[in-house]
Amino acid sequence: ENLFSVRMRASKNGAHENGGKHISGGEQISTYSHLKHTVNVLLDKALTHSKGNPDFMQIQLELIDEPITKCEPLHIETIEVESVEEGQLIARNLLEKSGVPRACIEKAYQQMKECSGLRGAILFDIHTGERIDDRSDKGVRVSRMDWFTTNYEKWANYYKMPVSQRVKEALVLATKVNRHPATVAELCWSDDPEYITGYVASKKAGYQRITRLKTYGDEQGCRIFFVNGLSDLDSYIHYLEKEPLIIQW
Ligand code: PML
Repeated sequence: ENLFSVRMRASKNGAHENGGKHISGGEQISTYSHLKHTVNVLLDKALTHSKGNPDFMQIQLELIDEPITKCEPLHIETIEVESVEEGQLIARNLLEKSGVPRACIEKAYQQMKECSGLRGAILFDIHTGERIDDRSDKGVRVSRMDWFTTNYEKWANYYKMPVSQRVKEALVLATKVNRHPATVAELCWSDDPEYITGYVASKKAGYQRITRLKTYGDEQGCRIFFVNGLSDLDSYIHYLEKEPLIIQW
């Protein structure tokens, strides 16, 4: 059966490329017969975002004509913390245990302050501690991945996780990113001011949710991929943006 990649992006004060503020983005893979439902889910996501009402939105669909990889999700755990400081300390330790040198972690945190309002992810080389993607304020947007609802819900019940579109999307993304041999680890928290749980993910650590990585009201999100031994930046970005992946548990 034909599968389609369906993507949504929404912003305020015009399109992103005209300086608009990022409100929401989303991505699903859908069969033809399910397209109406899929578009509705993405539309709903954009219209109910706590960063405000968008005045620009695009929903785009594309037939996937490459073979689709299937794989299991990363192992998931949740670490409850009392404060942002404790959460951030744990995040740094997990990154270090995953193989990111301390100096690189510190450099990434410094650079992060200059990267507010980014839609996608930034790529960091663990040896130089320098940002290596060439996407300036746009970042790299991981795409063409999904996890079908019934299979996801079975997994969520088994692990006693809340059934949440947000957790599902983040785990799918982290699984895709960290599956690549050049990825050492990922650090992420939401730009949604009402959502403060973030995570560190890596092959070694799995998907480690940390319940506080920022304070309520903070609109600054973060998504960093730490990479090692990347011989070809373009093919890495091609993997993230174009190669289709479906999670199956
Ligand atoms: C996002 O919504 O932008 C990222 C969410 C990351 C954390 C999801 C989770 O609770 O595991």
